[in-house]
Amino acid sequence: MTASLNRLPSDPRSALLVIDMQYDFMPGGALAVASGDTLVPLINRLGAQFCNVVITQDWHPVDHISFASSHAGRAPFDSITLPYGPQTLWPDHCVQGTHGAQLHADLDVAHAQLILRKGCNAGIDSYSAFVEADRTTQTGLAGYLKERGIDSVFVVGLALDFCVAWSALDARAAGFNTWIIADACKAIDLNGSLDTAWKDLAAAGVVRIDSAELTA
Ligand code: VGL
Ligand code: ZN
Repeated sequence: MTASLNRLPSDPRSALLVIDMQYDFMPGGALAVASGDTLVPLINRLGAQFCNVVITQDWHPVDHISFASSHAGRAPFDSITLPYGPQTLWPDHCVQGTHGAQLHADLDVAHAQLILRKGCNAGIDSYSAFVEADRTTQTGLAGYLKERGIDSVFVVGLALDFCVAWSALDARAAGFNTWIIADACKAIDLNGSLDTAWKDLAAAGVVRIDSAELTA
């Protein structure tokens, strides 16, 4: 256990936040993250250590503003400016009700109490499980966790440099002790996004650990 780890996974005040382990982020998916599928057994083992588990699902309407297909003349991975700020454009992914939006079938955290869907507003993206990209609209997750007495969040899943990082930064901003279990995440790494994410996370006080440092 590292000196900074003041909450064990099994503590009722700890929660594991499993981000976007959906087919569209797996190899062969619409927005594939390399080796994303290899995380499933590790996340299953970690999940078994926690009494509190929350799973997120990126869950977009067909005409979502983050899709390049919603913007004439734009291609995936272009960046545009929206009223709420810069937005990377993505291939259509995690469309509500499609196979690509489903959680990986081998993800086995049956005791998870909450599956939180995000990115449901057609006009606002949400990498974060806590606050949408307008930086104002709340998903309600902070309130849910706080009302259950949870003060510490451990984040895993996809993608490290987007939804994992934004969720961890917002968890920290909402006052939670926040860790990223680095070997239980994989990154997209677009234009240096992974380096930027680690710098922002460190500056915000999010602690990077490896799964081997966790004991139940
Ligand atoms: C994600 C890009 C777009 C993610 C979701 O889960 O990291 N990335 N939508
Ligand atoms: Zn998305």
